[in-house]
Amino acid sequence: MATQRRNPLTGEWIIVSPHRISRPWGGEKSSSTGQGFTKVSSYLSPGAARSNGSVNPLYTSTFVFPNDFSALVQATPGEEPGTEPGEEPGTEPGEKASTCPGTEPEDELFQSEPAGGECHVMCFSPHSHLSLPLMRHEDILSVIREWIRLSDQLKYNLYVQIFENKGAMVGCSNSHPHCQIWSSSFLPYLISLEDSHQREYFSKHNSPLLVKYLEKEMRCKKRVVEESEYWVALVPYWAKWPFELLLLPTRHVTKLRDLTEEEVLDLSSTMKRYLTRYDNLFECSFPYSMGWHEAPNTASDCSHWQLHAHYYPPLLRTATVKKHIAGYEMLAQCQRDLTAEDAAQRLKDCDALVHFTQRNID
Ligand code: H2U
Ligand code: ZN
Repeated sequence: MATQRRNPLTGEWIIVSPHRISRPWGGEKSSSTGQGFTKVSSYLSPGAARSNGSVNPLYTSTFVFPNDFSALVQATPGEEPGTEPGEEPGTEPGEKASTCPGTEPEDELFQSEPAGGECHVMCFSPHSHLSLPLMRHEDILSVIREWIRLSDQLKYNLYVQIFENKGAMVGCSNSHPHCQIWSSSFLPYLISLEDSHQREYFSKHNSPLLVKYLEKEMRCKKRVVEESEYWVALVPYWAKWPFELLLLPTRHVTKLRDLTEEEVLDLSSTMKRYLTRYDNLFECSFPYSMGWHEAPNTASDCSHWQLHAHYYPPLLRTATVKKHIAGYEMLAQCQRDLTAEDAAQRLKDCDALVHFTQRNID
């Protein structure tokens, strides 16, 4: 089964799932910035045979299936974390347990935990060429309703992470528009960080951190890119990626399933607008990794948590020049040149209604 190992220098936990290495790769294969994908893209189309032989139905809307190469798998009773059949925990095949560090369960430098859970893939629509900003409102709405349904259905897991890798540049392995849903029996590392910071703020100020943050941002709006009655998309003050966005509801909501019908409808048109701006910025299908951050499914009170989504796009100056998190940033601390305020202005200057590919179409 999958395990997670702790880095004792930083406290960070890393999921180790070696069985994923054999998944099909149609994404980027070199350091080039090409947007091309190979023909494994067809694995996700209606009626296509996937890499494990299952045949997709002739779906006409969204289509969800269990990931054939799930990084997270439910624990089998009696199984030790990181153990292959016939092996002792923590040993390389053929290595004697007594010589291998990490075989004593109590060793604080070699901590591991099971990484239980399940992974799903959701195709957005039957159309391989339509990314979210090019889809019709009602089809974007189907994707949102499916996010809500899955988050609710998988709530027996401690945390449900919905995310989309868009574009080969961010490691997307397949060009058919899709997202993934990984639900885990543990609280992922970044979620536990956000959880404790929101808890700390709430106990000090008696108001959720991101609710208060939005209230303050709305006083001057210089980082606000898209605004509707129910949603705001802004470049956060602390943004790391050049054109990073934070999407927030205008009222306090902890989970996707608590959104009202008006909020859901409005989300589909708001999303279409800021995603059209993204594509128009460099006149390309703007790559990003995005994900929803809902409150964890803990028994304890989650009033401190505000529902939000992060968009992390890697592009810096043009459709081919990306920001690399490397060097000082990889070893010491992140740095940015373009200010969050300038990035917001540049996105605001882009057309939110007409996609660059449809400019001259009557
Ligand atoms: P990414 O493009 O974000 O890598 O997601 C594609 C996922 O689809 C990936 O996790 C899964 C991969 O394991 N997949 C299948 O489950 N079956 C297939 O036949 C192709 C890809
Ligand atoms: Zn977050």
